[in-house]
Amino acid sequence: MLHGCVPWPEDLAAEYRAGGYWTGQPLDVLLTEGAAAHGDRVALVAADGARWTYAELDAWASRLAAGLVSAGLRPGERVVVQLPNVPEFVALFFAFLRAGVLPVLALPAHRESEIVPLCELSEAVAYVVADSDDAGYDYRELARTVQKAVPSVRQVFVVGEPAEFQSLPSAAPVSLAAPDPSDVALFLLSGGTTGTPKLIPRTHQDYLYNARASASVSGFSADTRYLVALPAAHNFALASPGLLGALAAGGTVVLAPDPSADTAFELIERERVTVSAVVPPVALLWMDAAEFMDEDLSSLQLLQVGGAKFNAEPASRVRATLGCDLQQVFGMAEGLLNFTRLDDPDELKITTQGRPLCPADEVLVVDEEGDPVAPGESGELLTRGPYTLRGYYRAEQHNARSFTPDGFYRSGDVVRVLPSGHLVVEGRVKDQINRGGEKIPAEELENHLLAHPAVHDAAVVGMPDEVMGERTCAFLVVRGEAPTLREVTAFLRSRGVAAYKLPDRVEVLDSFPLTKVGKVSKAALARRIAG
Ligand code: OOB
Repeated sequence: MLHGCVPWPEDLAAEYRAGGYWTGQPLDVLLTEGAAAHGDRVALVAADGARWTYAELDAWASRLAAGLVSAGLRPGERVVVQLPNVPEFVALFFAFLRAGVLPVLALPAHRESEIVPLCELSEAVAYVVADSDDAGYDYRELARTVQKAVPSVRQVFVVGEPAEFQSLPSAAPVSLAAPDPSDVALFLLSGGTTGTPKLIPRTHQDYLYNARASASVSGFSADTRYLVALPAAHNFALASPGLLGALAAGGTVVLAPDPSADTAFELIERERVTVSAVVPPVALLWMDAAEFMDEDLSSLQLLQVGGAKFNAEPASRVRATLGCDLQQVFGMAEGLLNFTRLDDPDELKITTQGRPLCPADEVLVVDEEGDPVAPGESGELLTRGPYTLRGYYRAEQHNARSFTPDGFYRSGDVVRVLPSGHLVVEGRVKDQINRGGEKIPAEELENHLLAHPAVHDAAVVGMPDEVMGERTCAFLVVRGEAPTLREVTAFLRSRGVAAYKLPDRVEVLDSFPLTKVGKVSKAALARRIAG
């Protein structure tokens, strides 16, 4: 396995192969098999209506792969990819797999303060961006900053107007060596809890299982028309089952540039979309909008909701408002996926976050001492399995804390397991804010706040919010005059922090409440702001 990654131990690897979860195939078979079996079926539809058959997408990916090779990219090298939901994302994803080059999938919302450390950590040799987004943000400007800051980034490829950079490279297809299916295929970003980004290596065969098995429990078939409403670079929209799952099933992928009801409903009507995946605030938005918008949503059969807790009350209204079934998905880029099953009773679909995807997924619920709780009690979820990482990339010290000695990933989520095996997510022990599915590592934001000249100390906590689940509150102890929320957010923007990480509220205190051992009590701060 790539240096800096932690492989599965041989006994478990043998078990995963014997169980048929690992097939020894490269991830790219999703497309090559589809092109061979039903090349003339539509694989991909862009927002503007442009479409590609499986054969056309396959040929496009091969030309791009040859282009990457002729641009000097070598197997095992890393490239940070930051693209919105454009067709190039899909073609390029397969091109990277074929060329053996490892994409590091950043979110379009990321800015300098996220992209620079990512490029450094991965020693990226290239960076792929779009020219600009709908709001007019120019990613080439960001690319200039990144290239100056990170010398390993030799090349920048731009989808759209390249300015001084290069367009996506394309060349006549060449034959390329097949990658080792047990090695890394791509890197996903962790939601994170610390001050620095964490990269999640996903291997060919683990991610192939992830996509195929997810597609199967979600009932995906050749008739599936999947709307990519969340960023395609996120595990939920990419492979849980996401666009890769839709392709695995021989279905059609429809790309939405944004998840607004205006955009999504128009595409659902136009393309007769059957399924989509959203975070809870988007589900709420769609449910409200369906009441007054005229688009025909009758093709929609299933709405998958995950990324943050979807409460029972709105969950119980999905069928009445949107006319489709609900599937709750509790997943993580690190691996473990839980789904409510399509044939579960309504009670479980509405009140639980599903049960593990794979029979070989091991789930432990432990107390603060790390001892298993009594059945049905709540505690921290630890997990191990055929598609759950064994270690973050190049993060030895962090790994020692994030994994138990026998390789269980400490999810930081507090859950309770029902007799049926379904999980109910009750909270978390990790120092992270989940703002409507977008993850904010508290320590990272606190470090930025501490750089402000008027900030003496900073502690970031979540505050309950009806729509977002939680919003972000920054508690500050200041020297001199306290900065306003506007000043704080302007300061963070100037440091290149992604917009979703900006605090919603600033509270100034004389000092922070402390725990018995003298640490800042975030629990006390959270109680205070909730009140
Ligand atoms: C998904 O992945 P990430 O990596 O952005 O975030 C993972 C974390 C989980 O550890 C948990 O804290 C939270 O997001 N989460 C949920 C949840 N789904 C995720 N919390 C409560 N209820 C849920 N349904 O968010 C993700 C990846 C693949 C599929 C779906 C979601």
